[in-house]
Amino acid sequence: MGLNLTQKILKSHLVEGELTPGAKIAIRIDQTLTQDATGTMAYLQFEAMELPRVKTKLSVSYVDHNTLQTDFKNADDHLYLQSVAARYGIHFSRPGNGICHQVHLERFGVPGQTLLGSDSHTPTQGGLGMLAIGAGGLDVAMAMGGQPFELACPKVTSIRLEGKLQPFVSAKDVILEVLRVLTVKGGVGKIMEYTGPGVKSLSVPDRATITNMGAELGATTSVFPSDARTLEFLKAQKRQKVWKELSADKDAIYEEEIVINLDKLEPMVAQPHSPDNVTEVKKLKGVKVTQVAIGSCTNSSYRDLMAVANMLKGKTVHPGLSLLVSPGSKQVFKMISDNGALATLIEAGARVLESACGPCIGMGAAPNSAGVSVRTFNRNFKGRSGTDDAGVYLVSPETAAACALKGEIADPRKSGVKWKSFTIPKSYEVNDNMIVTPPAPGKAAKVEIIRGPNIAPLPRFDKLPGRLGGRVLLKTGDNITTDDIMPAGAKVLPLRSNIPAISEYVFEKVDKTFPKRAKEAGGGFVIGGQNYGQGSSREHAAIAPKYLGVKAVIVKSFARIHMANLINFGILPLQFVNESDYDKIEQGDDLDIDVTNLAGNLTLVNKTKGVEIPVKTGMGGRDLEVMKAGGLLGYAAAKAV
Ligand code: MIC
Ligand code: SF4
Repeated sequence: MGLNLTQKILKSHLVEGELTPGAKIAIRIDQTLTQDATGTMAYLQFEAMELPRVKTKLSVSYVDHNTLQTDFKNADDHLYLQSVAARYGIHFSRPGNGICHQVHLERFGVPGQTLLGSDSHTPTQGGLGMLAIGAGGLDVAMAMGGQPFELACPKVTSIRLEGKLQPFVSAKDVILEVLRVLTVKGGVGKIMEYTGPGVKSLSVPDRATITNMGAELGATTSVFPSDARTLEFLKAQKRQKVWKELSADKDAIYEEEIVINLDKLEPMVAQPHSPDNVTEVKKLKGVKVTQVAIGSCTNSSYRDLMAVANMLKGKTVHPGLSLLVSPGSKQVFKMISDNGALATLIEAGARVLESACGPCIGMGAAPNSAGVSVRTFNRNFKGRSGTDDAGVYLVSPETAAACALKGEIADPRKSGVKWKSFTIPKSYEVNDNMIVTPPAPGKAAKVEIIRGPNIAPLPRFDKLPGRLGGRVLLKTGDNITTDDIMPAGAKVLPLRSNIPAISEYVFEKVDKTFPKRAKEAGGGFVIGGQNYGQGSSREHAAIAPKYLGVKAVIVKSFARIHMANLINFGILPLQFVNESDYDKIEQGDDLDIDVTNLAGNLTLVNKTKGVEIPVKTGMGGRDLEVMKAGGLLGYAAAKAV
């Protein structure tokens, strides 16, 4: 029986377990990446392991999220990250060099290797045929220390692409269509493998847009084959040496298949407030727009900005809106400035921002009250833009440009602009002067780590007791995001390296009184619906609730990375055996549960209602031990003794 590409890469990295969907496996990690907002915690954890140097083939630390320096905090973090990188053998991508996923694609991704990144959009590198997975910072720290990464062996879905995209329809429309079909929980426990004759019509930047936003499906990752188009991209990046051909066997088996006909695909849009609330752009024609933002790790490549510049050439953006553009990397920025496209954008009225995440994570450029913001980004969760009542629509760069000209949601095919197809440049401009290479071991050992006052020590947590009891502090519905649990944005993000400070913002958007109530009650429980914890990989959504005393989270189902983060920090993740039992618990109820045996079903007692509810941990293997030790740090420390 033939193997699909996912199985081939997993097999060549398998350290433990068997490739049976659902079974626990452990894989060897070749590369890691971190970004500043999750990196500080990851490196504090790596430091706690007391190893002299990272054990990966390559580890890169990026600064792209916290670049709005309104006081000393972010700048302190940057210095800490730069010094810690030099100390432990990690490449450091300086602020201004670009968004981690875009830069990694250009300069570091390697077909067939594995990458673990402390950011949920790490799967972007799947566009290069890499198996790239998002995880919490602690898992990434462990991987830097040479530990294999444990995960449930995913099912593999084939997304078969037929035909070829039509003018003004682009890669973003493909992934929006996949989201329309599968929804934000349709990818949980799965890897999306792109197959079929349509694959070769997509360049690496196109593929990276698709694998990037595959994160919104809840998928473990997404992957494209490595073929002639991959070689074309790597050659242009002067990295053809790392290329190798990779594809599924002809008789490969997939657990599921979805067919997308690229010829028939239309410009698509995700409406507020979920990336799967997708419809055709033409259906929203005429909706007034007050802001257009082009950028983010999904759509800020050279290809994307050239498409936008082509549409805006000689024109002026509509007076009713503001157009923001953030190029994905220094390479993109420099190339559009050399070839005049930047001047075209400025002429047309674009407000050009630095190469960073920026508005995507609420770092400036918040829309007006009840504004309509059309963005080329990947997430439109309520409030993420920084304006709670704004409506954010997610579209392709072509649709964004059409909206910017028209002042309303507009179909790019009707923009009157002549279509210009894109070909990868023969050579991208390569200058890695903003990537600091770490010194050799001897010199590195002498590097002093710089810790400003924003770097707070890691909190330590106790072992899991035999019994958990307390009040239900909060009951939430389905699809709660990590932005709901631990908001980002310009005010909160600078506190990422200070758990006591950031814990004051837990559930801020859902119930502002949560931190105070949690502390007064001496901790307690949180109840959730389906897909609890979707979105970001931020482990702060586990550490900060843990710091406030949250003991267990009881839900219908979890998003993968968040569940792993809960375990890593000793919050017990529990799932209802019968989903309808969700209705038997209300906020304020008193619960009690014996947790001496975590395998199999457990009995949760709702003392207020006088009912017993069967729940399960859904954990196996090492996770059970980690949980008992009160988290991964405690577990690792106990093992080291
Ligand atoms: C995001 O897009 O939500 C982030 C900010 O990049 C996060 C990481 C974080 O919260 O630091 C992610 O996607 O993992
Ligand atoms: Fe940055 Fe936005 Fe991408 Fe997250 S989704 S890495 S915030 S650009």
